[in-house]
Amino acid sequence: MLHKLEVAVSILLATGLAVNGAVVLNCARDVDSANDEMCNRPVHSTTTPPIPLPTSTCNSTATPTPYQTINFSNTSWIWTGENPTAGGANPIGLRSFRKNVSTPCENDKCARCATIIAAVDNDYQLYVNGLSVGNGSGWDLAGVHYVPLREQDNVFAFAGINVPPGGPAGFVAKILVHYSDGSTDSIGTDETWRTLPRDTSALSWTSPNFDDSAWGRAKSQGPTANGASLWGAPKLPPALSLADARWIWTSDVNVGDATAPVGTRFFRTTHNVNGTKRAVCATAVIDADDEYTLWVNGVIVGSNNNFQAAKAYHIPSLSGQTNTFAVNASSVGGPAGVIAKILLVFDDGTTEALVTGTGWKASATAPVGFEKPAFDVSGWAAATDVGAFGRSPWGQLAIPAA
Ligand SMILES: *[C@@H]1O[C@H](CO)[C@@H](O)[C@H](O)[C@H]1NC(C)=O
Ligand SMILES: *[C@@H]1O[C@H](CO)[C@@H](O)[C@H](O)[C@H]1NC(C)=O
Ligand SMILES: *[C@@H]1O[C@H](CO)[C@@H](O)[C@H](O)[C@H]1NC(C)=O
Ligand SMILES: *[C@@H]1O[C@H](CO)[C@@H](O)[C@H](O)[C@H]1NC(C)=O
Ligand SMILES: *[C@@H]1O[C@H](CO)[C@@H](O)[C@H](O)[C@H]1NC(C)=O
Ligand SMILES: *[C@@H]1O[C@H](CO)[C@@H](O)[C@H](O)[C@H]1NC(C)=O
Ligand SMILES: *[C@@H]1O[C@H](CO)[C@@H](O)[C@H](O)[C@H]1NC(C)=O
Ligand SMILES: [Ca+2]
Repeated sequence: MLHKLEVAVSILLATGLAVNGAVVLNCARDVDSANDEMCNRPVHSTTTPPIPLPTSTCNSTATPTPYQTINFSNTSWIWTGENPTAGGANPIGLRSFRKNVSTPCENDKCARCATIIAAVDNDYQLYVNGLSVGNGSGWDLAGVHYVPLREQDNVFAFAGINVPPGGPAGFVAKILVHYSDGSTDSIGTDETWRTLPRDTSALSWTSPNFDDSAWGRAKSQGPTANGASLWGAPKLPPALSLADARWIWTSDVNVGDATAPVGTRFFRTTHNVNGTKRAVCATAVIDADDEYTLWVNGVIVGSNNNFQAAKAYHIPSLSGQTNTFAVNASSVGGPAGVIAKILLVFDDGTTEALVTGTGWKASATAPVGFEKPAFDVSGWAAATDVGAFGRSPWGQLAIPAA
């Protein structure tokens, strides 16, 4: 576990001198942005160096589960209270909102990842433990973000930006914390969130070590539920869009009308981490005509046999460096295809989408155990591209909401 104090001490050792317990920085020579505030240099929040996640000490036992949808129940639109009238006009500019969520880490239960939905009048930037993990705009349609967590004590920071001509300003979010044992907690925006009635972009306020104890509390602009606020409840986006995924099958498919011989086919892809980051968790959306089973690293994620409705899954535990996804799918006649998107979340706050396409391997036959990471697919062909998401006969599938 990385303790707050250890981080502070290592920054001081690297860049400053301690004299009688006081820290003296050589600001003329120091170019480390971590000391900008102490050196009275203007800083922007996005220059704060992220605090890396500690190596996991938790014994993860959770297996993949169907996607747990979230919604804006039990949340309020919040802002700074500069205008005491809920939903009233507010100054143009950036305002900061912080929430320190105390998540337990004991036995097999430690925080791993979170799903966050958010909406704003007008723009937001989302930071988790100092990492920039997503941005969004607008109050009609929420954004959804999949983010890595520290095992304990996670700090969520949102910049809300009221853009010209100003007018009303509000921000709403729901955070679903996924623990390593498969349990969840949800946290919504309310008057416990910290804020200041002014622009804080000159402070390193997105850092988890920033002390917000002198900040005030957010003011409710009205509950999100039915018509009780100016904005109401934002619409929920799909868990993941399939727009950039391709329908695939084996080479015996007729691409023109997507028909293929009756039978079971096998598909695989392996993702290797590029660099020093580690994969933490993933969200998957998949559909097949007519039937499929999806595995991650040899463990079943889920199965379905309704091609008109894609399904979403939460994969709470990935291996850090290499992850293998395998699918068997069978056609009982007529068109045949598999389409999927898997969004991997890394410990540095970045994400990467794996989508079905010719980068996947395909085979008409496979031995028992083809889904295991150790199985060698070097003899398999590239999957055949059957066309873009949206093509006939499938069109726009029903995709579960975030
Ligand atoms: C919204 O989520 C809550 C749990 O947070 C759940 O009880 C409720 O049924 C959900 N509402 C809808 C409309 O799905
Ligand atoms: C609503 O949220 C508050 C604090 O965020 C929490 O204490 C309470 O249990 C929640 N109520 C429901 C019904 O989820
Ligand atoms: C995980 O399991 C090991 C061995 O059983 C144990 O020593 C360790 O304390 C466990 N980790 C946590 C966070 O409980
Ligand atoms: C969000 O916006 C900020 C400010 O423009 C930018 O620095 C940051 O990289 C963006 N983050 C993401 C995850 O797109
Ligand atoms: C967050 O809360 C935990 C436990 O309540 C506390 O130990 C920690 O110092 C807090 N962190 C911040 C940045 O306020
Ligand atoms: C790996 O990352 C580097 C730096 O971000 C990038 O230039 C390179 O294209 C990446 N390689 C692959 C295979 O994604
Ligand atoms: C995929 O394999 C599983 C496990 O062997 C099996 O139960 C299932 O019927 C197969 N699904 C298809 C679509 O062939
Ligand atoms: Ca506005």
